[in-house]
Amino acid sequence: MDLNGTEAHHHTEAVNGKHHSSNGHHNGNSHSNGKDQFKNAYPVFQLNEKLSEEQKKFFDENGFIHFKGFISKEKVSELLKEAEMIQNEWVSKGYKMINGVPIKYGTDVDGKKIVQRFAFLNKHSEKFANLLKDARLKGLFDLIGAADCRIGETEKDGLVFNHYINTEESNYSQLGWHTDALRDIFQGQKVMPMLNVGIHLDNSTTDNGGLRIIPGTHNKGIGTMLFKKVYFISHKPDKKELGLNVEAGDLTVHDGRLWHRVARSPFTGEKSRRRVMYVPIVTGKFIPRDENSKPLLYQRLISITNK
Ligand SMILES: O=C(O)CCC(=O)C(=O)O
Ligand SMILES: [Fe+2]
Repeated sequence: MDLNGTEAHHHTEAVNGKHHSSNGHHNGNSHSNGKDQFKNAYPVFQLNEKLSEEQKKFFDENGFIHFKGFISKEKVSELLKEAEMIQNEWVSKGYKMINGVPIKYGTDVDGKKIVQRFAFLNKHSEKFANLLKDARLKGLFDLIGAADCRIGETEKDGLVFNHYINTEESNYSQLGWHTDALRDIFQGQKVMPMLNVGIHLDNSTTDNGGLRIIPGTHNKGIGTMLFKKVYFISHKPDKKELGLNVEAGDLTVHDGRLWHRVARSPFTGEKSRRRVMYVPIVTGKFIPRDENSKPLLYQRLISITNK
């Protein structure tokens, strides 16, 4: 499927125009609700406990999938408040790392010191831990299909919270091209199937930076995975990249081998704020991290690049 072409766009219009609710589609692109800015050139879905064949097929072909309204706006506000509380604690205690993952600090528009990249947030709050217990997340295991799929509560970086803002003092406004699976290689492991599940906490439209993916780059082999771009250094738009228009509360999933980046907002200050959490779904060898874990070179790379 050419998701960038006008043809795909028309095709998607047709798909969304059917207004069917039985097959797990969500009519998030409706013209009647004034949400045109969140329209996408690909079908969006509703996440239930069991994935449909159509959803699995879309993911297999494209390496990503987008579900509308995974959590309510009220839940989003509650989680933002909770994260702010944890942030204030981490700032006041001066934590540098959580389970060996460097914490990225920066400065907000009002001069306040903030956390711009949290790791293992689920280990610091019941609210975040409970979010990962949502039965619909287990439904996503079908996208991998292995018997040992699990939510990475104590593996990789656990539940990550990214807080991007574009100001002079901000330390995190973009993230260069990468795949999330590279870390397996840094860890001396075979690349294992992995999903990265994003829970979006701000509205984010493509004219305001945000997530850019290259559909279909998840199954092109190890050469593509290693060498398609210069990891974390390259920020150049790709002619095949696709930006996602998401609303706070939406959930996206991308394959660990899919190439993606986060584009810097062309705006500065409040308008550029973007907060999104990620939790991995993993398979294979269980490699938990705890307070004695040392940072991987991979984690240092994320932390030192991408201002
Ligand atoms: O902010 C995003 O949407 C993507 C973040 C990301 O790619 C990462 O943390 O590995
Ligand atoms: Fe990533």
